[in-house]
Formats: sequence, structure tokens, C-alpha cells
Amino acid sequence: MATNVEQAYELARQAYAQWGVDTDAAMEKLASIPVSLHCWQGDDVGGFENPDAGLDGGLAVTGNYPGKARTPEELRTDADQALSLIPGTHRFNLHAIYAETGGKRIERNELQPEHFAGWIDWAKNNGMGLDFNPTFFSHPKADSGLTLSSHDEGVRRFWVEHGIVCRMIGAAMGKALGIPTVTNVWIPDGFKDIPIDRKSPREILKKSLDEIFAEPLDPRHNLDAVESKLFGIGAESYTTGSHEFYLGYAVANKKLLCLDAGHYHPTEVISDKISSVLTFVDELLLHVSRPVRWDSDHVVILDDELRAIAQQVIRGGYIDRVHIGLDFFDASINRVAAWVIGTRCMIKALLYGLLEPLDRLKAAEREGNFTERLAVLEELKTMPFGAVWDYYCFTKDVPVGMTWLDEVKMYEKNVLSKRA
Ligand code: RNT
Ligand code: ZN
Repeated sequence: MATNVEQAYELARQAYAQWGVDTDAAMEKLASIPVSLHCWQGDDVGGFENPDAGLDGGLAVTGNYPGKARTPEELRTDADQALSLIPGTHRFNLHAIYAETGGKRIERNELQPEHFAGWIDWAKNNGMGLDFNPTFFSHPKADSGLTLSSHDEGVRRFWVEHGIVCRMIGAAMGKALGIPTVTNVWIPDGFKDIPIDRKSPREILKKSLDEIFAEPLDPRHNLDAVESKLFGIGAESYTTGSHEFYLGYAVANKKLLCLDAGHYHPTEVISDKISSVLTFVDELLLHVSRPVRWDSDHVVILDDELRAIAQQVIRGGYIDRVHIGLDFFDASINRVAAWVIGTRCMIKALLYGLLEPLDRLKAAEREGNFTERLAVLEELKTMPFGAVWDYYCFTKDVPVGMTWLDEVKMYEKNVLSKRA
């Protein structure tokens, strides 16, 4: 006896087939697209370097939902719980402050691959790739607000060394796992008030990046990305690493550009930037986030922009050139649920994009038939997309529909609530 999910899927399959869309092929493609889950949703960007260090760098996590992970083991267990509720095989994105140093204080410019051995083993057991980020914030040497763009040579050098060791760690991860790690540089550098000199911090940043990237690394192990930003809290007037700065840097130096959905003016969207940037850079990293009025890093939901991002990746045939990562942190709700909701939404958006009758839409547009283009796009919105999504979850052995929340609630009762 076919289950309801299977029956609903069969009807949906037929409905999409009438549009010339092969739902089975779409699901097969979907299963090949990894989404990189960011470790920092699990503990409010805390890390394990110093439990008392507050978050800074212009970032803010609000909320104090109980049960946040306090150790690497807890964070991995929480991530395992989330991953068990997300269809497909994905990736995990770490920050340098998530190093495991066995209680010893290891300065950030002295971190080694061995400090991430626990993560590498865990990723290997899960069949997942890892991504990585040097941490240029929540550290006394970042207190001035400037790191790689600092005029203070001691400070600058420290952070250059941090960038260098992090690339080596990224490459070690990629080598151990047999799949490249994307190591992404984001720095908080900027000024609260209007600077006199907008020029020299950028010249210094360029020099620092050149030093960090001086050693060529095998792209089968490590890929370098650079992430721009418009502003941060306390750095509202100037950001050294602006969009133009890093776009130029990525083009000139063959680096990946990271587009974070929250890092532009409120009416700018990264869905429109993907095809522009990919005309000039080989590969992109996405930090899929949800800015609400500012770079608030809300949990990703299935909104218009999320679908537009996925559509652009798929319509452009860019799946092999775009690394999809998530970047949000909400401490006001169950953190495991936040991962599950955001990641499932990202996957849903990709599926939605894969279920478009692309040839027909492209043809209509080329013929100037904008009536048909609009009509088709609107009809698609009420197609039985949910039945395909449910069936995808069913075939991937993860909960269909809301039942995943029951598992999170149980996990909260049995595990999270016991963390004092
Ligand atoms: C900050 C950037 C950056 C961070 C993470 C923690 O605005 O988006 O990607 O969110 O590195
Ligand atoms: Zn980001």
C-alpha cells in the first residue's frame, strides 16, 4: 500500500510532468547540492576559546533560549540532531574559535590542524565536507576595531598570521576529507564615525590579504573566499572591506567572493548579484541569511528572496560554481530548530527552483512574450510543490512535515534542558 506521501507525490509528479518538469530528476539533482551549516547557530557565535569573551566585531545575537552548546561534544551532538532532520548530505562550517585545544590557551596565530582533529573525525564519520573561517573578532587584538587594516604593525601582523594558519587548517581539512574546504575571510574593520582617511586602511587590507594568500594552495584542498559588508554595529560610517573592495580583490586575485544576504543596502538583493559576479569570478560563496531592517541574521525562511537566490543559482546553471552556506544566529528560539528550519528552507528553495519549466520560461522571455512568462510564474506558485518536498524527505529518511519538531522537542526535554 502506498502511503499518503507517495500517493500525493504521484499526483504531483503527473502535474509537473504536464509542464515538462521531471520531478524525479529534480530530486536527484537536489540530493547532489550540499548546504553548509554554520556551527555558530549552535552557540550564539561563542566558540570555545574563552567562555567569558563577549561577541563583538559589530555582531549581535539576541535571546537567551536555554540549552546552548558549551563544549565541542555538545555542539556536535546538537548538529547531529539537526542533521538527522534535514534531507541530504551537507557540510559544516567552522570558525577558528571552535578549536579544541584541550584546555590550553593557544593563540590564534598558533592554531594548527590538530586543534580541529575532533571536527575532522566527526565530519568524516558523517561523510561531510567542512568549511572554515578565521575569527577576526572577540579578541583583545581586535578591540581597536581594526585588524587586517590596522596601522599598528603588531596588530596587523598578528591577524595576518592568523589568516595564514587558518588557510593551512582549511587545506588540512580538505585534504583529510577529500573535498575542498572553503576558507572565508571576513573582518569587522571599520569606523563608527566619519573617517578622514578612507584610503590607507584599504591599502593596508590589500597588503595583508596578499600576505595571507601568498602561498598557493591546492584547490582540491582549500578555496579562499573574501566577504564584504556594508556596516556593523559600532562601525556605521566606514567598512574597510566594502563590496567594491572585495569584488575588485576577488577579480584581480582569482579568489571566491562571498555574498552575504545581509551585507548590502536594504533594497539591494544578492539574487541579482550572482550572475553579475559570476561573469567575472570563477566561484562564489553564499552566506544565506535574512536581514530584517538591518544585518540582523534572522533564521532563513522560504521568502521571495530565498527563492530568488536559489532560482538564480539554478537558472544560471551555476550549481558547480556556487558554494551555498548559511549565516544566521538566533538565540531566542531552540537553536537546533533554527538550524533545521533554515536549512530545510534553503533546500526547499533549491527544489522550488529545480521544478521550474525553465526552457519554456526562457523561450517566452526571448520571444518577448512577457504575458506568458508572468502567467507561468504565477501558476507555478500553486503547483503541488509541498507533495514533492514531502516525498523528498520521505525518500531521504527524514521526518515529513511537522513531525521533525516532535523530535526537537524530545531532544530539548532529554538533552538541552539538562544543561544548567
Ligand atoms: C558578519 C559576517 C560573518 C559572520 C560569521 C560569524 O557580518 O556575516 O560571515 O556572520 O563569520
Ligand atoms: Zn556572513
